[in-house]
Amino acid sequence: MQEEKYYSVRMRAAKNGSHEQGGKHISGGEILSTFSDMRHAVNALLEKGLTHSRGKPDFMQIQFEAIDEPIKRVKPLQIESNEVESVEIGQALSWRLLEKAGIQEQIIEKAYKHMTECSGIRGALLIDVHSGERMDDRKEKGVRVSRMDWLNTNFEKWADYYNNPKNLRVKEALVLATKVSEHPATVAELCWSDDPEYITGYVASKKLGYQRITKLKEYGDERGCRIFFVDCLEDLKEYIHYLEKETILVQWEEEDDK
Ligand code: PML
Ligand code: MG
Ligand code: MG
Ligand code: MG
Repeated sequence: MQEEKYYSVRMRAAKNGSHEQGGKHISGGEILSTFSDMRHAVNALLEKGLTHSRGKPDFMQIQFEAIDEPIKRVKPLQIESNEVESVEIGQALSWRLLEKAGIQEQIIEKAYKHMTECSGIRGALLIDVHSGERMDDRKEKGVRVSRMDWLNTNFEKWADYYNNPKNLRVKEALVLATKVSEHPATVAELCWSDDPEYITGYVASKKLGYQRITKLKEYGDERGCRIFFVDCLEDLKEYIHYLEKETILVQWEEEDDK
């Protein structure tokens, strides 16, 4: 059977000029769309970029391109929510989870330092699990994971089955975490939002699943974080190519989780 053609649709928005001109990152988004759904996809991204609590953009770019390579279907990571009472407890839990994923304490400590030095980065930092050093050379851009999505009908079926909220932010983050953890070189991911009004973050890995932590930063803080702890990188270029260019569609079937 011939598969329907998909397009990668992406948006980025900034304030005080484009990202290249040193503007402040406001919002970004990724959708896989068919040609006939393109208007809907572009409108959804436009709406996202226009209404972000990081501010009103004066630069936005929305683009689409056809995907010619095969699309890989991947099951979503198992999701779990950890309610915590304070940021300190949340941060401590994120450390414990990262250690459980196999990362040494001094490496986590180093990663946290990189992150505070690099706040304002819009993509992810790639950290070597052996040295704790940053591996990518993308400076303030970081690595932006692209070409991934989860068709809404399937996402809603999953959300209904587990009684999970049909929250777009959770969906987008879970899609990204699922793609990232699918690569064998990823040991774990640590993330919290750069949205000042959103303080839930997560630690994710193939082994741990998607572990939400309800407080990882203080309200009002615009510093976000996305770190990929990476092992066995014989080929950093191949890894970055996977993150940026290979296409993943998250897909869930009830039988998968029985
Ligand atoms: C983001 O805002 O881009 C990251 C959100 C991470 C947490 C999403 C969740 O609540 O699970
Ligand atoms: Mg964001
Ligand atoms: Mg979609
Ligand atoms: Mg590969």
